[in-house]
Amino acid sequence: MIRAPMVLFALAGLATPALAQTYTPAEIAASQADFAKGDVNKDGVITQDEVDKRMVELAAAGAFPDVGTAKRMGTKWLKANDRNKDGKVEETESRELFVAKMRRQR
Ligand SMILES: [Ca+2]
Ligand SMILES: [Ca+2]
Repeated sequence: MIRAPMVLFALAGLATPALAQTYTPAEIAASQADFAKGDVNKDGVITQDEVDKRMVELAAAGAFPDVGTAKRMGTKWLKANDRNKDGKVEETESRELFVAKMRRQR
């Protein structure tokens, strides 16, 4: 079985309250590493286009039953993490849900 990336597991953290958070250096490093996998052109933001490409790859790898499901999950991720609603996700925006999920898995 192919493991879905951590960034998708962060979807389960939607109910996390938007409070000021502090993170350990290890948590920040893990969030940045996961983010970098989705930020294909390395401009510091993940766009809808990049999310779609990543999800198509993951669907092809068997992580999702089909491309449509994968893309819907990707769009859900983007909406959940785009805190300032500019249509793209920065690492600092995705960090909260990512780390919340990491902590639950400990
Ligand atoms: Ca990018
Ligand atoms: Ca944003």
